[in-house]
Amino acid sequence: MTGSVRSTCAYCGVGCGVLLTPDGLGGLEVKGDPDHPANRGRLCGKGAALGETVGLEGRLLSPRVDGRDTHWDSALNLVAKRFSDAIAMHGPDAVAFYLSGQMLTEDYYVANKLMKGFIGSANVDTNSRLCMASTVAGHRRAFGTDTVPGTYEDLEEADLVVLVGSNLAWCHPVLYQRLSAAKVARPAMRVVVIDPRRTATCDIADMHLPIAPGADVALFNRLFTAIYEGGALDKDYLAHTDGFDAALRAAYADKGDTGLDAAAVEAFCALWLRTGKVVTVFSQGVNQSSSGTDKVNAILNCHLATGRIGKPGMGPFSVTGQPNAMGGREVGGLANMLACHMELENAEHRQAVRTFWEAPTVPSAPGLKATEMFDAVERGEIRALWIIHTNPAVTLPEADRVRAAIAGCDFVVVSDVTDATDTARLAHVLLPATAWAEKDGTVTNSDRTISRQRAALTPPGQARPDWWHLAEVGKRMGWTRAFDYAGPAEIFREHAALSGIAGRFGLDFDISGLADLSDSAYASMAPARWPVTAARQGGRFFADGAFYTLDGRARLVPVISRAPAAPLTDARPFRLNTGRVRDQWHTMTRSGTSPRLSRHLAEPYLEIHPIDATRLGLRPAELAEVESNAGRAVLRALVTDQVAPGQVFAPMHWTGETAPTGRIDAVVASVTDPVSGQPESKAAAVAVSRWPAAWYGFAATSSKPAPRAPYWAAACSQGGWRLELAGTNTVEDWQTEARVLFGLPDAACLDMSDVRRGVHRLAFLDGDRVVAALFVAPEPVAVSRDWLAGALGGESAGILAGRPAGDRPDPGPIVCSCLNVGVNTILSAVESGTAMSVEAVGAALGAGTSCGSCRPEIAALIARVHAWEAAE
Ligand SMILES: Nc1nc2c(c(=O)[nH]1)N[C@H]1C(S)=C(S)[C@@H](COP(=O)(O)OP(=O)(O)OC[C@H]3O[C@@H](n4cnc5c(=O)[nH]c(N)nc54)[C@H](O)[C@@H]3O)O[C@H]1N2
Ligand SMILES: Nc1nc2c(c(=O)[nH]1)N[C@H]1C(S)=C(S)[C@@H](COP(=O)(O)OP(=O)(O)OC[C@H]3O[C@@H](n4cnc5c(=O)[nH]c(N)nc54)[C@H](O)[C@@H]3O)O[C@H]1N2
Ligand code: SF4
Ligand SMILES: [Mo]
Repeated sequence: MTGSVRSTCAYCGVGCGVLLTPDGLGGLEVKGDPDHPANRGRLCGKGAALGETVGLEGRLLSPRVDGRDTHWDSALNLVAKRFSDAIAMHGPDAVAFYLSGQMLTEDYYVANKLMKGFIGSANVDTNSRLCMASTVAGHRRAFGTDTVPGTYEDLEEADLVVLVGSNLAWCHPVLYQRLSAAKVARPAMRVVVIDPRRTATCDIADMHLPIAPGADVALFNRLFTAIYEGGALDKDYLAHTDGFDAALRAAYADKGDTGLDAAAVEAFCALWLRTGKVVTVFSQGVNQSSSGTDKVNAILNCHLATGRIGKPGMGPFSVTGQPNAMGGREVGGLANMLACHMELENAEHRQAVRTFWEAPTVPSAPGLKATEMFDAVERGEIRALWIIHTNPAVTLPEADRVRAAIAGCDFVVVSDVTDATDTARLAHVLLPATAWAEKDGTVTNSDRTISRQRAALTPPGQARPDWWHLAEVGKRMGWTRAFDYAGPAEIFREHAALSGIAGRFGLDFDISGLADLSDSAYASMAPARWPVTAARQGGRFFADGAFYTLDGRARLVPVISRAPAAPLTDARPFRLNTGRVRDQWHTMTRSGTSPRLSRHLAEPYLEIHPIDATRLGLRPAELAEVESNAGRAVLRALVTDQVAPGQVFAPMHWTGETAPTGRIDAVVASVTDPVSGQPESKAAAVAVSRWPAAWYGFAATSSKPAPRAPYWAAACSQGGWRLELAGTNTVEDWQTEARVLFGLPDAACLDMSDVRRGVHRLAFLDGDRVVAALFVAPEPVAVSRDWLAGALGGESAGILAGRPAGDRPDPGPIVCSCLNVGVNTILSAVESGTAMSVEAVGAALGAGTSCGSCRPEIAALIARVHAWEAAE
């Protein structure tokens, strides 16, 4: 294709290839790359909407010191000086970097080299500690190295795919589409979902096991004993392992309660035993747990004992979350790793890396892991902190405490693409980074495929790539030669050459075959799965029984289940589970700028079971307060039996910028897995109560609102913002309040208020065009939100009805973001019999035919109509 640039999606670890075509006006057309092995042209809703997120609104365009724009030289000199001073006065461990699995490999490599090789501290950790640390630790315990043995094709070739703590349909949508397509092609294939919640992923499941939170070790120990009793052991393969007897004893000793029907557990075990080709996919339901590493090993034990690993259609498969979570592990971004899977504690590895880097020193002990790092910041032990490409004031547990700790730190540098984040607002120095579509480098996806990210747009203002920020500071700290890079190709070659040393130590991560790439070969590099050496490229690991432990044998690890760390009490009787929604990415700084993506779930919410809601006197769409000993949050109640009684679920995406009381990590306690240091983000003990709202409001406005209500949540919409509001005190004069909210002191106002009923409807006009509207009521406001947001800029007639006139149907909340099809439109097509299947809905309405991410929701709507009909 001419004029288009091949790159990789900015979001999840599936690592889809994209074709970017600039429109010459700063915009970008985004298509799936038909030649990329991860997606073969497919994209999910987030990938397809990437073009909507490249605008310059909200971008940080210049370095900023103490709130004032400045030039690069002065900002970089200041950073170098403050880091050097802190090190001179308090030693190298008084400084720290907090990084991200979204940085490119080249950025990451430079950061790790600067901290571990030159500053001489291992205080460099990453948000992968909140994400993949338990998998890394589990892999290393079992295999001797952090290796994902399989490939994406294994999910398609398996006869049984078990998804443990993974909402693949929403979080790895294109991989989910590949799995669904494989199941359609081969209906005998079975899918099992192990998740306390019924998620969209259950749509293709033959079996859903709603496991008790945290009980995965108990379930996989039960499977392990069943494997033994059922004669499914692979004795030849076991000869390549150690620890079977101890693991079996532990499995029998485990009396943990899975919370599941005995019959369902037996059926699951029987299915696993009789199906040779099994892939077990696992994700945050496994990792983000105080027993996360043990959960990983409980799964690996079953695959090792049966020899079902590293062969087509077989193996444990950890799906990575961030686009370069895998690359970060490769460069040694974690505080307890060195580089290229080499180990800090290993003197030979240290010496080799030091010689290669020509570095003054390499620390021998691990640095501070994420939560420990921010504890040290809180105690004042970290004097200078550099945060790159992550938003810890929102996403670390006990986020309010973390935010206060950062605010209290002597010197904080933040590299970001925007200044409008909870973390960036606390920085002394803000460094403007080039964004996804403006930068060059590589990322590694979940199945070890290294892909190029390529710039398609010119960096705006003074934005520069993250590697450049780091290298410039390294040079200014006195290490000119070590950080004198011409560009990412040179950094990549150095990284690839270092991996050759790892390879000579017999380690898995060896891409030395790419160490001599010329600049132009790097420019045109095609996706490649590691390892890449003269002898080998890609493929699977461990079918041959050769592992990376000292004796070359794998370890089965004895594990016994433990309940989540925080006990449930009468005061805090609910388990708080947290996670993701389909169309938003983490703290929404990028996905939140797409009106299309913002329509799906526009407000922070709490899923709660109808029995619990009734008991608490909490009606649908009222506000719920969630509280723990760490903090509190206020969220919209979404009453649903998708969560079990006694459990609640909240998404992680909302921030001080979008919904200040929706920051769910304010409530999550900072307890970590003892081996990996990964926080337990999915099992806090909380109290839930009805938030005593005196009024509820909804607003749509074409300019940015300035809310001051105790509860608010804002989302962007086509041509403006939409806003949910609520308060506990009565407001005397709504028109004045609305003028402040909208920043419209003088605009003409249509006011239809019924003061006695507490119902207010206000519209503000510019000429005869509506520029803002506010609806207030003593109960949750029932207006058509999408219609109102779309009515901005239009004529005022009928606006205060809050919904379309009778002759125009209300599409309802949007289900298919790509084609803008609402829930009511789909329901009426199904109810009228026009469309009775997902395919038929697609044919009739287009819904679900573009990226396909909403197909599980369409299926659920169809099932709902069938259930109503059956009940009639
Ligand atoms: N749309 C979207 N996609 C994303 C992201 C995003 O922000 N938005 N982020 C990316 C990132 S960085 C990551 S790490 C991945 C995460 O991808 P996933 O891990 O699939 O996502 P989560 O929603 O965090 O959690 C998965 C499931 O774990 C379940 N769970 C909770 N506790 C337990 C338990 O004790 N046992 C079991 N078996 N399950 C449990 C939850 O109910 C939840 O459905 O997603 C990636 N993809
Ligand atoms: N309760 C709870 N908490 C969780 C989780 C959970 O499931 N539940 N999940 C955890 C997991 S798995 C993860 S991965 C984390 C994710 O959490 P974070 O990494 O903290 O969240 P992001 O919003 O991805 O932050 C990325 C930041 O980088 C900025 N940025 C974007 N592009 C660039 C760039 O090119 N350069 C630079 N320098 N900056 C850029 C963005 O504007 C944004 O501020 O959250 C964790 N926290
Ligand atoms: S599945 Fe979606 S978000 Fe993930 S890489 Fe592919 S297009 Fe991007
Ligand atoms: Mo993650």
